[in-house]
Amino acid sequence: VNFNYNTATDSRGLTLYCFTTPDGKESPTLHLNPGDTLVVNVTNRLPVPAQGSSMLLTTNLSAVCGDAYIDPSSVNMHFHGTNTSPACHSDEVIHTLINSGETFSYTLVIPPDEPPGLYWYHPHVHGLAEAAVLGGASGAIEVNGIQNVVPSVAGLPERFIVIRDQVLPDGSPDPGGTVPSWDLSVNYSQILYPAEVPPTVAMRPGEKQLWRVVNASADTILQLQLLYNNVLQPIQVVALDGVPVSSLNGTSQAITYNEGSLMLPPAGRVEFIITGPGTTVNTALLRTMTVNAGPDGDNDPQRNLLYITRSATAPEPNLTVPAVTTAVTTQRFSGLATATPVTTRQIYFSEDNPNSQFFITVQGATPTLFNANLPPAIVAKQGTVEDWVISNRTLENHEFHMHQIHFLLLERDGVPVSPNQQQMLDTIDIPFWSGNPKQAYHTVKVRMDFRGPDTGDFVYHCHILEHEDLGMMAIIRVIP
Ligand SMILES: [Cu+2]
Repeated sequence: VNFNYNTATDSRGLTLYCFTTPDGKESPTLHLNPGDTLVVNVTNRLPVPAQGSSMLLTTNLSAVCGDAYIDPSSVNMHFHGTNTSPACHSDEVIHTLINSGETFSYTLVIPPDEPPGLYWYHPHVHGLAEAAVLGGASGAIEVNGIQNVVPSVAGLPERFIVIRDQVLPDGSPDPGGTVPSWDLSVNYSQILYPAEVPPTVAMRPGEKQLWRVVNASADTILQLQLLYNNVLQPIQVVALDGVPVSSLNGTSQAITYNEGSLMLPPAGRVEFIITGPGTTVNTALLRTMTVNAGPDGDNDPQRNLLYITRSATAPEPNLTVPAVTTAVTTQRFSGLATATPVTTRQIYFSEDNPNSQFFITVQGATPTLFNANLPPAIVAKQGTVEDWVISNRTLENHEFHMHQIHFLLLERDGVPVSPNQQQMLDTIDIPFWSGNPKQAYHTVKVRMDFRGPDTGDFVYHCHILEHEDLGMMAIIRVIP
């Protein structure tokens, strides 16, 4: 696929960014098979930045990937959630820079055992990521074959739903109450404060569809609910963060479960079976509930995301999940729950809030703002698994994201999670600290799987991209 990276200013003065194809598709969904090689040629069509705005990214010239200098036009691509190589020209984000006028080629090898499900792509230049993603430069990636692990979705019409956030225009009231920190959009259909009119989708009465939802927000935490006649409907979860749920049970078959309300952090994905409104339903909608992100956090109020209307002649989605084809024989991450970790690491989020400094630190080390010259904060060995306990010492939520591998959620606040919550994820919310010294920090315990083929340097960070841009990221090195 050939992508141009473009910018524009909309009628309200907001700066937009987009990956477009030569025939004009905006951030199209990419459909890949396990084992495929994806070649993406990215040409940066942003205007040449002002002279004097560029600086050398790193003093380690052997690490240069693409351009050596970072400037306001710099972009790169992260293939979020894919279990792919962190090498240059693959899913490398620490040093990869594509500047105005330059073309750079990615060759991403999707492993044959990549879990079938929903992934996404977005720019990941440290310091510029939030603006690019708020501007809209993100798209979905499907790794085909979910029906082979979740046979109940075979033959279902499917919809890809990309939820993004964006800046409110100048002159908007300060966030608080019903005023959001960010506006939302669904498949680029804007839900603008204060009217916040969501788009509408029609379904045939009682029809089942597979909805594949990515929270491609830079900063906004979602809490999804489905309501018919103001009554919560079960969301039948089939996959989280690209991995069919509870599928690492030896049978390679997922065990779906129902949620009434589902938190989807920035970068999170949920795939679920929706049963369309029946003939007695007058109002049907997908919404996000208010998320309390803490006293220092953004304001993420309740908003309707999608109205669902019922029509016997509703047009079907363009895509249908294929019939079951091949039995899955090898699964990434199998045996992780019973593997013995070689170490348990303690990691924490902290802030110097008045100075807008954000940190992620291994306990005992000195909090350090991210830069591309940093040595790895963690060195792990290929072939091992490790347990990480991640805590939040701040007055706002953070969203821990691991590049290159997924992790298994084991515990929250020291207590084992329920079997339904014990899933493979690549991004997880850790709630804010109350500020009361008598109350403990919230924690999660996750199991990292370094048994895969990928070695080298990559990152972990908070996926509220404002925090990542302001320093809340660090490097891990996996050595052979
Ligand atoms: Cu954060």
